[in-house]
Amino acid sequence: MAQTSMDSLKEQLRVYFIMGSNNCERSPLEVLAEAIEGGITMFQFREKGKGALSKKEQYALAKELQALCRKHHIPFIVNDDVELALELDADGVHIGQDDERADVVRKKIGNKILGVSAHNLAEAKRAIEQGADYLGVGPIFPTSTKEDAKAAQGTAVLRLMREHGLSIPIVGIGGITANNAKKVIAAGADGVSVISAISLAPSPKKSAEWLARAVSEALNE
Ligand code: TZP
Ligand code: MG
Repeated sequence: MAQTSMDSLKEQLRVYFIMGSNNCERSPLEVLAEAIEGGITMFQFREKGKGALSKKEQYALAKELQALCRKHHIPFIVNDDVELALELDADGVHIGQDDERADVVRKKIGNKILGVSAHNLAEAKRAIEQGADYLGVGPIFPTSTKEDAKAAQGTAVLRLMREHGLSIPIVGIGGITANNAKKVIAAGADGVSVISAISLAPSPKKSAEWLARAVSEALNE
């Protein structure tokens, strides 16, 4: 990826909100609208786990959320489902280590954004070789949002990736809140990705604002 697009992707990853209907206690559309007002910079539609919607309902919800993102120029990324991403003409796809290989997905999506979850240096290097545009690294802190999450590994893994010269855009994930976001950036991440810190917050707007402030302060420190 060219340096300029890498730099702009790093900016878009500063406050990366991830959500599916089962991460919310009220209307996902309302939650996303408030999160956007608060300053999120990227959105991922992740409809999975207990209580996830059927395919048809998923498509309808994704369409609505995407329209809102488009209106506000927020990149709209689809988790796992490459076909859904293509059908919606989403801005990108995020895949995990158990999904299709990144190079196969890259061929299918052309120059759309490709995010890959990586838990260690070897997975990170392989994802880069296979064409990832950014990495999601974690869980950094303990999380109860993802049922099959691996053990939290702290911020050291981010430092290690940067020490090994990885310059790809990276977001930390897992248990991140406005109170610990600075540690994630200080360790080398370009942004933070969160589910519950925004989706379950009494005010998604305030929570997004606090996260955005913490990230921008940490980037300037
Ligand atoms: N991948 C690793 S941890 C996690 C995912 C999808 C869940 C993050 O959710 P939360 O609520 O921000 O801890
Ligand atoms: Mg996955």
